[in-house]
Amino acid sequence: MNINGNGTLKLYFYPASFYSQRAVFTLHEKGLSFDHKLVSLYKGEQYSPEYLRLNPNGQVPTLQDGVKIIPDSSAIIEYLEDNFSNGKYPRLLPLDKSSEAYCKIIAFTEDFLKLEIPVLTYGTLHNETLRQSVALPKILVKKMVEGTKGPHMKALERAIEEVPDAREVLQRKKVTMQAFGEAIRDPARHQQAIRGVEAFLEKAENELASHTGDRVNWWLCGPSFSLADIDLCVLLNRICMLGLQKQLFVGCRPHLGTYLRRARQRPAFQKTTTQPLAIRALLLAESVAACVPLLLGVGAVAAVAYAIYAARREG
Ligand SMILES: N[C@@H](CCC(=O)N[C@@H](CS)C(=O)NCC(=O)O)C(=O)O
Repeated sequence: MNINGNGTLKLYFYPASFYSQRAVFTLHEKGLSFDHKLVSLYKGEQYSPEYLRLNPNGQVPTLQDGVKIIPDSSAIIEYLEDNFSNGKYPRLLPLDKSSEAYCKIIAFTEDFLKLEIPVLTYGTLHNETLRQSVALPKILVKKMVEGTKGPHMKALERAIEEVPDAREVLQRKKVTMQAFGEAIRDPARHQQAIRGVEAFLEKAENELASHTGDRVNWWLCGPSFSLADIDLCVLLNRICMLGLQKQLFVGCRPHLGTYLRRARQRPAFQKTTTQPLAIRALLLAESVAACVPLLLGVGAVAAVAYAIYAARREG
């Protein structure tokens, strides 16, 4: 139990969402138990009036701690660090602001937050060649790409009409979304996002390469696993999901490869990237639902073809 809440943490999230994974990873690293509520971005649930009351931006993640609502992954991480860092829950950012580890973590976090991960992700999904290597079910990739062609914007516009309290924020979001729609179709913007990630990885690679002697077992910024490690793990995991690992670190940045193999042993990494059964069942149901129009379409074509064939035989 902490001072703000009633002892029950609840995370509103989507498992494949990059920023949700930062929050989930932090909760697991701290060994906190929490309830979760899946907000399906592909059904537009982030724009339901109930969810917009919690997070007027219509984005995941959002943390609820009793009566306290915390939207935004960085705010959630800060809240967890402030309220759950004692003997029982590990501290992920040193208290000593003048320490080498603290300064390095803050510098990495600032660089991390400048990365254009949504452009990296959706730019890759929109590229017909790169899309082939994405480690996600094809049907889900198709749904993600199609979502950016209209349905997402329509859901946002409906919410602007139907949820007056969130109208102002969502109107601003609409402008950002329009610019985002253009960016993910522009190969130059995609390249720019990739270059940003490369520069970040190069810094991390150099930092890891400098860990020699009594620092050889260090994590990114010091002897303990920190918030900077959570961000690096989520980023490397995203790169692998997008099939960009050979281009970005495997072979060319060897310390990052070794780092990832070690980080993958952490229970929090595994729990973040391997979803519990209940969530996998929901995602499967969502993918099957996405197939239904396709199955109906194939069924209808087959029925028409059979009718023509049968009519010809009879005639
Ligand atoms: N600054 C926010 C960004 C959150 C964000 O971009 N979430 C994405 C998923 S990774 C989202 O909810 N997208 C759906 C939408 O904007 O409609 C944070 O750190 O939580």
